[in-house]
Amino acid sequence: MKTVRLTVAQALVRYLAAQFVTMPDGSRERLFGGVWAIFGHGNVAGLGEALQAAQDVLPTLRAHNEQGMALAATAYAKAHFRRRMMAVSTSIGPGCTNLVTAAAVAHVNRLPMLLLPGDVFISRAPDPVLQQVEDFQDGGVSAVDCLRPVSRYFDRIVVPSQLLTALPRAIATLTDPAQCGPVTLALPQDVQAQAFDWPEAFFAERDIHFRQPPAEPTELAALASLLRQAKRPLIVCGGGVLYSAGGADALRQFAETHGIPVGESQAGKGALAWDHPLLAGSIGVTGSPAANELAAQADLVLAVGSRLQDFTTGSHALYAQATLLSINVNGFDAGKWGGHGLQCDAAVGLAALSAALEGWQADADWTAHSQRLCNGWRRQVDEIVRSPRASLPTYAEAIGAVQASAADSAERDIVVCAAGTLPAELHKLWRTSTPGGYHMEYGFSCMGYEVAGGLGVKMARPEREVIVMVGDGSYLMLNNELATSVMLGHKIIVVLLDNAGYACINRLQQACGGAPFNNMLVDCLHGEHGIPQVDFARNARSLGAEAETVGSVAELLAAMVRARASSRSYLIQLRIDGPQCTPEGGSWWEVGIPEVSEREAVRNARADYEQARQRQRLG
Ligand SMILES: Cc1ncc(C[n+]2csc(CCOP(=O)(O)OP(=O)(O)O)c2C)c(N)n1
Ligand SMILES: [Mg+2]
Repeated sequence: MKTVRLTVAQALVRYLAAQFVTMPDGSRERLFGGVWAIFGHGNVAGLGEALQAAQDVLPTLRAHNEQGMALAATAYAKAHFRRRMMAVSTSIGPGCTNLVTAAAVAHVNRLPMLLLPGDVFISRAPDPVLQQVEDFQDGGVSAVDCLRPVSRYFDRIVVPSQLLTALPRAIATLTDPAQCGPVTLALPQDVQAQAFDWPEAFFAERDIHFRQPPAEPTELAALASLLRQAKRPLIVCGGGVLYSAGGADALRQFAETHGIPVGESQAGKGALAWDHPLLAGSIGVTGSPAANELAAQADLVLAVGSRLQDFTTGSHALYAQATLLSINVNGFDAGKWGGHGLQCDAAVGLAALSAALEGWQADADWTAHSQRLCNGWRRQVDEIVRSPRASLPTYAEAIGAVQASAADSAERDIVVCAAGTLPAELHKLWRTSTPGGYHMEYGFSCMGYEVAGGLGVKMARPEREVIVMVGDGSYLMLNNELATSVMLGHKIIVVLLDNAGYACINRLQQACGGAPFNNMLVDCLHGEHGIPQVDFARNARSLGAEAETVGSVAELLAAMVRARASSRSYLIQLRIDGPQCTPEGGSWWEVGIPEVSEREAVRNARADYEQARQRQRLG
């Protein structure tokens, strides 16, 4: 057997660079678009040396915070519909623990990312090393173990030959439609540097095939039979539709052929163009009146590629009476909430189901009624984004201005967001004609995802305009990768809507009967200097971006035109109204309200809560 002598780190890098994928346009690309790295001890000597020698095939990128770079990697994979991904390398201590939040984001959202944290010496000779977490009971525990619960596959390479099995398993997990999620390969720093005679064949170029598992005939027949009995069916479109090759087209054909309206989850939005006659818009807690009315009336709900989380199902109270069918590539999801599962790829499953339903359509009255609601909601959105509702501009008006600032916004823009009030507003109001034009991280809803995520999206989609819409709270939590976007020349536009606090949680607090407390800056403990007037534009400029502050919706529109023309990352700051969000639509969300309280408002909220729980689907 022909062998080649390399260190563990050199072998790892060579193997990663040998994995290829075919993109939808037919081009052949490396599976890994690059490796984010912040060096420290535990990765600079071993993996750092190996990466430096491989810059032509696997570029190394430096960010400013490990969470930020892992969020960028997560967003990159999402923007590539899981077909391309990145690796992330850190030092052994805080560098690694900084990954946990981002790994959780990727885990919840089923997104691939390869984490390569350095780890303590296997020899234990220099223990305890700088940054080593010492466990009194277990000699094998290190800081890297904090990534176990948020990794779909975790391995620690304690002898070089383990890479021969660990790497294929890592790639299999990262590229499997059901198992997909973060993979961690812990790399003790002495092992990284060890040499080994590797079989040459291990590094042969490999073209990854993304499987699209077909439907099982018995399950298919059961779903077809249930659908044939339905009169008022509704489709819930989840993120799995976008991750399935051909999923968006299959969904459109299925809906049109059988006359079924579609409500979209946060992850599934964009599969159908905003002006499709059967698109009722967002569904669930942040849903449109059209989709939620249809959900309340439907006798059957067909969820496609959805995790059926509380926001999509109104905490399981929105279509609790309907028969639930679930097409999902993952058995864990397909069987949720008493649903009749069809465990297969979305595109393949929808095509097979459509064939099995030949000649069948939903009640013509239901389809016509649905289309009226869909149309009505589209007209309402036109109004909402143009109508002032407070003395300061509102979220809705800002969204309207961002989209109105380019004639081809629905085709060209990708909006990026994750937490705060904006996810609800964008879910209802953002218009996109292209899968991927709506990039919302609403599985973990991680504040701080926005700017770092926007960078990852731009790296995956350089030809699109990437617009990050973010609240003051999320921006202040993590904004430093704006400097990385400037350094790397990946331009993003950041539209920062400042209402001086955590407005969405302030609203939630009061809806739960609570007093406004510790959310808006004005309601927080503050000292003699009062509430800081944060100058976000200056902050952005200090990081190398262009920036301006605007005072009205008209000014925002004009600034957006300048931002679009800029080649450098660009932040626009606008003061908006805190309380005023879009009241149309929405449904109940379960939040634990105190059973006893001195506050009457809390006692009332508890009574409403107990009533609402009666409507929940059980198990
Ligand atoms: C890391 C993280 N911490 C806390 C939360 C809970 N949370 C969700 S939104 C939010 C406030 C967001 O404030 P901002 O970005 O200013 O949005 P807006 O005021 O427009 O609602 C908080 C604290 C979260 N989602 N993520
Ligand atoms: Mg805010």
